[in-house]
Amino acid sequence: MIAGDLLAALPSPEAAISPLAEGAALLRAFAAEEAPALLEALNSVLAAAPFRHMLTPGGHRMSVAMSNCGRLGWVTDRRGYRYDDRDPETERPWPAMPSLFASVAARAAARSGYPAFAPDCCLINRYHPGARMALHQDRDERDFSQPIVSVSLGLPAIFLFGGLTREARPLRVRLAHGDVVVWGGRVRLAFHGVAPLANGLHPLTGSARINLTFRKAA
Ligand code: MD3
Ligand code: FE
Repeated sequence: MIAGDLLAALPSPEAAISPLAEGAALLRAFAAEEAPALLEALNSVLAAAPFRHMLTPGGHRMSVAMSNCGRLGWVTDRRGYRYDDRDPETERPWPAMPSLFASVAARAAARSGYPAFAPDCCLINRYHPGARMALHQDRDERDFSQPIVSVSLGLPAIFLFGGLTREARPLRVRLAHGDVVVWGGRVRLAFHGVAPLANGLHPLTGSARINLTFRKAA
């Protein structure tokens, strides 16, 4: 059972890398030093592809604002979830993935046992206080043997880490500024979500949490 593995291996405060479960690793503060440069590169991406609140297929406006960079972008609207090589707002290709983004993601993956991770998509999620993400699986990608790398910036969040069925009670893991998680192996298809963001102010992001989610979609 995945949740049991996670509990058994919860990070000790001094551990820089801790195995969360088979195939997954939590790299505390891995991107903390690069965070200012990541946020600066992010601003250029957002100038070309601003944050927007997408609609779910059921017609609900997501509380998380999103954008993308890289060859493909994850989008949702009334027609469904999919990857698209163009921003539906501008009908232009998504901004290129900044080289620092690709390098942080590849270094984190390599450290976690995935030496050749070459993401073609970076989904950018912005949470303000109250924003949340309901439990879901990431299954719009072609090859589930490819990991997902997530970089947390700004305000902390409680990440909900569930099992392989929706019924399993999720564990709560606090993700803070600079934390990087590599999700592969058995947990690649685990249900997961984010609890409503608490109020706060972060020196680099103000009242926001930013999550960069790197995937190889095609
Ligand atoms: C665990 N985003 O965009 S990233 C998403 O913090 C998403 O914004 C969350 O879930 C966020 O789809 C979490 C961490 C993450 C991503 C993919 C996973 C955790 C995962 C896939 C399997 C298990
Ligand atoms: Fe997800």
